Amino acid sequence: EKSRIGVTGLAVMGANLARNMARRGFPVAVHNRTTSKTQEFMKDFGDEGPFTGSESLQEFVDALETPRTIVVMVKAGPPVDAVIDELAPLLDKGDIIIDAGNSHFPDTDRRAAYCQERGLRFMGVGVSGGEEGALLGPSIMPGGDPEAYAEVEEILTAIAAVVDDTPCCTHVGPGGAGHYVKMVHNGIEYADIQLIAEAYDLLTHVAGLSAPEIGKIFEQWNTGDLESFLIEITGKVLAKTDEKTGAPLVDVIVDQAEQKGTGRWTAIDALDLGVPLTGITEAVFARTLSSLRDERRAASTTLAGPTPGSGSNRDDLVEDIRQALYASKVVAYAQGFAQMRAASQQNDWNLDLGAMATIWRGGCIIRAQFLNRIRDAYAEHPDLDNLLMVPYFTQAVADAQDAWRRVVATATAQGVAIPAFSSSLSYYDGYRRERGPANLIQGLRDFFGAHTYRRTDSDGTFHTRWAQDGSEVSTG
Ligand code: NBP
Repeated sequence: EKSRIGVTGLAVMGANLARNMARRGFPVAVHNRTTSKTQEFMKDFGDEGPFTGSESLQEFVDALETPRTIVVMVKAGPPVDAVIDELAPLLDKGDIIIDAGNSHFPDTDRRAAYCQERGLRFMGVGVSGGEEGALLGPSIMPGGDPEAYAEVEEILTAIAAVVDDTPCCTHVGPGGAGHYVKMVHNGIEYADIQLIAEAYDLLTHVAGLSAPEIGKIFEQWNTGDLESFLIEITGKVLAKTDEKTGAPLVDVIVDQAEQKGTGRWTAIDALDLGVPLTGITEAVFARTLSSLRDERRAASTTLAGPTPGSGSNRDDLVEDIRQALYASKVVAYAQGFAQMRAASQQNDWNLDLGAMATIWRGGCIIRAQFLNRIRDAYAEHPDLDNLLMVPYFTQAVADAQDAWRRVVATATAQGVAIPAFSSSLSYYDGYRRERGPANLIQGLRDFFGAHTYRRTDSDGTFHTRWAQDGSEVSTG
């Protein structure tokens, strides 16, 4: 009997996706470039479900029902192209290749065109949830040909996480739309994590609390508005004692954050689109700054900081930080969703932003109660420019803003870096200003570069002859 679907690439993600599919009863053919990995997989998991292990790509392709559906779960980048190149000659017209790795969306557009030229159908599918998600139910963001999606929908929705009877999987849009949305998801994850790290830093250095004490605070926070996977695991990570030293584990972990690139892609794309995406971008820069460990060490004994002030009431401070975290998180999501909206308009993707919030409620790393609110916001206002403008979030930020401002002021006075907290607040203050200071920027640009400006009281563009007689001329 032939297999319904194939998975090539049996590192942790591919292996777990294949096991997830088999558990739901779909016969799965499995393959890996290094054959010993396939053998190991069959030895360890072969009796979990209907698997066929294949040692060559030809064997793998022959094991599949036609039209074939093949999930490629290899390292993002050139390996995906290598696998497509090897597979294409072995496949028939109409076969579907699904790239379920973290590919960069322009690559997905390129690969979709390449496959189309060869009569193959290609889907770029974002999968979030790490190894556990892949095994037990990830959030799935499929992009590409809707007809191809219709053929694999049964499998993808069956293996996805489920929240309130709704699978965390929906067709996102054509071409690279699925990988785009996965990219922004990861960017938002960067912002969420950075905000948590800043809260931890303040609780440590301003409130003077220990890691296990802060862990308890996060556990508490996870019962309110902030309830989410990341807040929950922060409590667990902070509570963990190092087996070797007996100290809190976080206290012996090196303070250099690594990154695989999806946050950087999100920030670069925001710059290209012209969307202010300060929360995610600051989060990427904060990781980059953390990696300058030797420079920071030298600077720590050279560059002056403020004289430590007297702390405020600790309980008040903890509550202020909670509110600042929430308000900053609202801004980070507002920015990420505004970015998806801009990309959707630019690429004619017709993204349903409420549906994106819906499929992120389970399985993925940023799963949170909060996403229900975002789903509701788009249900009521599908054309919303900015999430801050729906009454629920307008009010949430209004309620939190005093605390948020106190936290930013305290952190600044005490010399604790809070790039995501403070840039989110600056974004908020910039966004809610009817008239900002860019009039002066335009005046300066006109002075040094004759770049012209527009006037508030008449149409057209103008230039002042700064270096001549100072008179104004109309330029168009
Ligand atoms: P890796 O990203 O570590 O990739 C390892 C797999 O790629 C192995 O199966 C390896 O085969 C295969 N491979 C490579 Br490398 N070069 C190849 C080539 N030229 N031809 C064929 N196969 C090749 O695996 P992963 O951590 O399971 O992640 C898979 C994808 O899922 C990535 O895109 C990742 O970003 C994404 N993702 C990962 C997570 C996570 O939590 N890890 C979460 C969400 C998404 P070999 O055994 O022969 O070397």
